[in-house]
Parts: sequence; C-alpha cells; structure tokens
Amino acid sequence: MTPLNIQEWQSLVRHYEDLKFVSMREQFALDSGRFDSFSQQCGDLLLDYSKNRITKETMEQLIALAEAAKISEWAERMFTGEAINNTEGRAVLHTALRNRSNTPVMVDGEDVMPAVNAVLTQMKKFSQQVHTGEWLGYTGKKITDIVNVGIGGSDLGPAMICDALEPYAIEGMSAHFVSNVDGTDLSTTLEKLDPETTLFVIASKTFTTQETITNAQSAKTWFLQFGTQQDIAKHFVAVSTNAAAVAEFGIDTANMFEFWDWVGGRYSLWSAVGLPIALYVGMDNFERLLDGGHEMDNHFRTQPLAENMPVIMGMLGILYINLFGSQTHAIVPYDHSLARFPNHMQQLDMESNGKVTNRQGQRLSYKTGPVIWGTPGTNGQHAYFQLIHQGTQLIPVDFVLPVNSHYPECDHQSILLANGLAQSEALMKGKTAEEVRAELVQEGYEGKELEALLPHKVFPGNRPSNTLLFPKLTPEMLGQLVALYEHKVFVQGIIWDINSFDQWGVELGKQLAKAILPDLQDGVEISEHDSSTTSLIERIRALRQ
Ligand code: G6Q
Repeated sequence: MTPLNIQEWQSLVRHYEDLKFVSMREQFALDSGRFDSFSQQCGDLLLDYSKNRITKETMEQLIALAEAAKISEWAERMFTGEAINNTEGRAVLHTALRNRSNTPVMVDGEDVMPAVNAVLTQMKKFSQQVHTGEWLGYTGKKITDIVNVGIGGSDLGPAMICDALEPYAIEGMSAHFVSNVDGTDLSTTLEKLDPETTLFVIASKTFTTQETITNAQSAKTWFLQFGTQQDIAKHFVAVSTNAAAVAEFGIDTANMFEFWDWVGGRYSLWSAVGLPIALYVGMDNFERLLDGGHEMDNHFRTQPLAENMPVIMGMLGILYINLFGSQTHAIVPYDHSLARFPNHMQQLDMESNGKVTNRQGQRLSYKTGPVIWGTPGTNGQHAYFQLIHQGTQLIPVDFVLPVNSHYPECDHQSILLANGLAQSEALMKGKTAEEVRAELVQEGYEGKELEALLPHKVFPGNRPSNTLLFPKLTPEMLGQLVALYEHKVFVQGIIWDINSFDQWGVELGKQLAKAILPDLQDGVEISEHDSSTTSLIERIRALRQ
C-alpha cells in the first residue's frame, strides 16, 4: 500500500512544516539531555542521533509511521523464511547464515540450518587444512595467497571485510580480489603471485556472470602455464549455487562451497562467499563476524521500534529523503581499514532500494533510495566536506568512529577522533555572521574588507549526522555494523513498499553487454543500435590495435 495514504505519513508531512525551521543548535541549548534522549546502544555499539533535525515529536511521528507500516511484522516474515522477495518468489534469509542460536528456520517446510551448518563445517575444515599445510599446492608448498575472483555481491563484501580485519590476518596469508573484466585487474594481481602458492576462489552465485567466468578462465590459463590440468584441483575452488556450471568450468564439485537462492548477492558475505575471509583471518574470526551480525539481528527483532537502531536510522533516512528532499547520504568511516565500507554500503543500499515501482508493480510518486557514497576521514575533509558544510544540498552523514586503533604504537588516534567529532559538531552548529564578525575583528579585519569576506565564512549549520561509536573494530563489531545497515535498508524498503531484494537493473547490464560483444569484431555486420552506439562501435573498431 502506498505510504502516502497512511495517516501517519500525512501527519509527518504536516509536522515537517514546523520542523524545517527548527534549529538543532537551539534545541541543544534548550535541552541538556538531548544526547540521552537521542542515543541508542546495541552491545558495544553506540548510535548518537542527537545531531539530527528532530524533536521528540519528530521521533514519535517517525516511529508511529514505522508501526503503521508494520515493520516488526515484515521483519518476522523475513526472519521466518517467507518468500518476501516477491518478484523472484524467494525467501530472504541472510539472517539464517548468522543464526548462531541455531533455532530452525523453515523454507518450504524444510529447516535450512543443517545445510547452513554443514557448509560452515566444510569452510572450517578447508581453511584449517590450508592454514596447517595439510592442503598444499601442486609442488608441495603451503598456500600463501588467496585470489577471490567474483564481482558485485561476490566481491565487495568479502573484500571490504578482509581489508577491515587485516589486523586479524593469519600470518603469511594474503588476500587479493579480482573483479573487473578489465584485464588490468587480473594481470596486475597475477604479476605479484607464485602459482605454486596461490589458491583461486571462484565466487559466483550463478556461475554465469561474464566478468567472473572470463577472469576465472584467464586465471586457469595462467595457472596451466606452470601446473597441469590435474593440479587445478589443488588451486581452484568454487563458491556457488550452480554445481553443474562449476563442474563444467572444470572445478571438482568436491571443492565447491554451496549457498542458496535465498541469499541475495549483496547479502552473501555471511555465506560461503565469506570463504576468502575465513582463509585470510581464520574461521574463528569469521564466526565472530557472524556472532556480531546475529547480535544485531536479535536487537532488530526484539527491541521496541523506538529503541531499535536500524529502525531509527532507517526512519531518519525517510525524513531526509522524503521530507527534506536529500538525494544523497554520506558514510564516512574514521578508520582507514574501513576504506571499502562505503562501497559495500553503496551496493547494499542502492541495489536494494534503487526502485521506481512498488511491490505491486505500480510506479512510485515519491523518492526512494539515496545515492550512498563516502571515503575515510580525515581524507574526505580535505575534499568534499566543503560541499557538505556550505553547499546548497542537505547531505546527511554517518560518522563511523572506533575509539581505539589496532595500531596504537602509531599514536594518531586522538587527532583522528578529534577531527571526526569536530566535523559533526561544526555541521550541526555552523557559524553565524556574528561569530564570523568577531573572528575577523580579532584577526585585524575592518570596514569594507571585513564586510566582503564575512558572508563567505558563514556556515549555515543545521546539517544532520549520526555518529556510530565503538571501542575497537573487532570482527563482532564489523558484523554488527554491516547487519545494522542491512536492516536499515530493509526498514526503508518496507516504508516505500518496494521489494529491496531483486535487482533487475543489474540483470539488464548482464544482458546488454552480451548483445554488443559480437559487434566489436571486425568484419561482422553491426546489429541494430541507435546512431550514437553504432558510431562508437565503428570508432572502436577503427582504433583497435
Ligand atoms: C547483488 C547482485 C550482483 C551480483 C553480481 C555477481 O546482489 O545480484 O551484484 O552479486 O552480479 O553475480 P554472481 O555472484 O552470480 O556472479
């Protein structure tokens, strides 16, 4: 049902007419308990959402809307295996992959937990064999390099996690990720590697994705310059739902790690797609990641909506996108090892909620998913933060702040944290003309010169942010963070009445390239395209070496 007809939505729209004039700075001055009112804890993770353009009434209205949209009921439908991915007729059960309570989760009358646990056991056994040297390369050497070949959901999640958990890496083990079909990606990776000590993990849910299969074939060709066909079994394993295609590619299905169609690509890092994580940081740490995800699942499933972190973050997003008209949302981790975190969140959010039709197939008359972007702080401060502070768009920011570094010997953490806090404070407060004037006078400016400079140094402020603060980036914490955003995206999808779990736009890309590929060959008659595409194909043919 369209949210526009929900009474709570209309009431929120009316409330916004006053809210848009409310100043956060004034609200902080009036209420010393604002942080206490607008912060929420889940385990070691703190969400401070007090620097948002909200009053107590706003939150009541947002939570009332979440209740009216039946968020809790929808969450239960997801957790219990109902086919809520209606366009593909599938359950959505990434939560079962991290269901550490091991309670049954039924899909079509069958408990999926025994299969989930069997794959976890297989991953554990295999990663231990690799780490202990029971599994050796074809010349008897230990495996030192894991190359994950995958793209999209079969790449971004595990790549982000491996980067983030680098301090937990098994000694002597390196992880590489090849995703782009641009040969540069594979070639520059292989250049550094020794085939005798390299293990390729070919990760593809469908095992038909053009980029992955092309990269996997080229990796095999590279390997066969050194080893024999028989040696492939020691150096290539697969992660997929498609055993037939894995066998056809030439990987023994005994070396295949299974997952299921109820795991969406962008939600698959918790499945066997996490194999490179287990190989890189050990299965214990992979299980700690699952534990963190499970903790957030329990929070989401059991906390009242008003104290529910994913619900709060999701509903704040609705406020900015649908009322304030924000089109983008920045995620800025003040942790260099989370450099790929915004990329993973970008796929998670934009692929899930980049939709223009509701669950019934009707075109929407309201905005859905925002553009998600970001890079680590403090780097972003020296680049795009200018626009967030003084630009004409309202861009909500999530600051992700670990208190302690894994590298305390390099004592930079206080500077890093001070910068993160200073940004959120400045975005909220801004700088008034009076404050700028006082500053300029102190600096010796006066008269026309002062008046000319003054407006440029005024900051409007009232720019919203969340702060996610936690003691240290452990595997559990990372699991909590990822699951938090997954559920946030879910909440927004329910409010917008869209299916967050299909991705027809991605499928379109897969079809289109296949249609153009033959046209790039010299001598072949170019099939029918628009004049731009045809001319570009002709130009490419002419320029090809
Ligand atoms: C994710 C998307 C997409 C997918 C890739 C790779 O949710 O469906 O990013 O993960 O297209 O697909 P395969 O794993 O099937 O190769």
